[in-house]
Amino acid sequence: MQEPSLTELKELALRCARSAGELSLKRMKEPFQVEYKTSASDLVTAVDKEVEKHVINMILERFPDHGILGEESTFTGDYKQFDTLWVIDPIDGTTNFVHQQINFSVSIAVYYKGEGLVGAVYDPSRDELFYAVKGEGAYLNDRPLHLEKVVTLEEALLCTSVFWNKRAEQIGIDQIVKKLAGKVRGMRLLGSAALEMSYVAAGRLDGYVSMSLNAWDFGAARIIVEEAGGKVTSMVGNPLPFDEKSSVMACNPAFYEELQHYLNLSDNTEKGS
Ligand code: 2AM
Ligand code: CA
Ligand code: CA
Ligand code: CA
Repeated sequence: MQEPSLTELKELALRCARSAGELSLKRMKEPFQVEYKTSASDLVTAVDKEVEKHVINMILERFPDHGILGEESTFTGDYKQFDTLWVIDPIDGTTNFVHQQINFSVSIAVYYKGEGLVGAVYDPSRDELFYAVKGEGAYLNDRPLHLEKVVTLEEALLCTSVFWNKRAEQIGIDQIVKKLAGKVRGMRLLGSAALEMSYVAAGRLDGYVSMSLNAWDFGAARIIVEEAGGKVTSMVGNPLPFDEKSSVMACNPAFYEELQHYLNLSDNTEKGS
């Protein structure tokens, strides 16, 4: 079978992101079931599952030989068997979806043999679609995104998603955040990692840091940040994996090294959650 072109993959990824976002907005206006996944601060709704299934159906209808890695695990095959892998988070920021009804997104990425080809992050409540195709640049709706402004760490607005759990305390994340907060212009916590990283690409935030994210949280946005000219690695400077958890730092390249120095983490914190 002939490999699909980048244009075909991009068109489907963007169509899926918009369609998923519209479905979640529609369902948000009706009553929906909310469950605890692992605790009262880890929610999943019937909408997360329905939207994931909807996206999977759209992908498999067009490309039945592609694999899917989604947060809600509604794809029944073994995703590792496939060269072309779609990495999807149907609702990134489920807590915001339930409580705020804004600040959530759908994240859809396409990888070929582990290489990121297309990333799309859609915020349906603001109708903002962030996307990128490898080698072809990043966009917000139709506006090209370029991180041209040189920002110092002192001038930076940084964002983090911190889980204030035991593990975070053990490895001293509270100390790291405190140290950073004293250095930078400001810190923000928005609650959708995919959106927060996309905001770095758009220059609304200058950097994003997380101790531990899943592949579907950063799979699309890392391509968008890189294509906008940003730097994205794990906190210890490794390339991000495409199908595993990792810590993440995504930022304006001007202060990447200084930020890493400030984070000052050792290797054993790399995959902490
Ligand atoms: P979710 O809403 O898809 O679960 C919240 O600060 C951000 O972190 C969201 O992007 C959220 O994604 C993600 N998140 C929530 N729980 C997480 C966990 N246990 N590990 C990694 N990321 C998590
Ligand atoms: Ca979740
Ligand atoms: Ca997520
Ligand atoms: Ca999710």
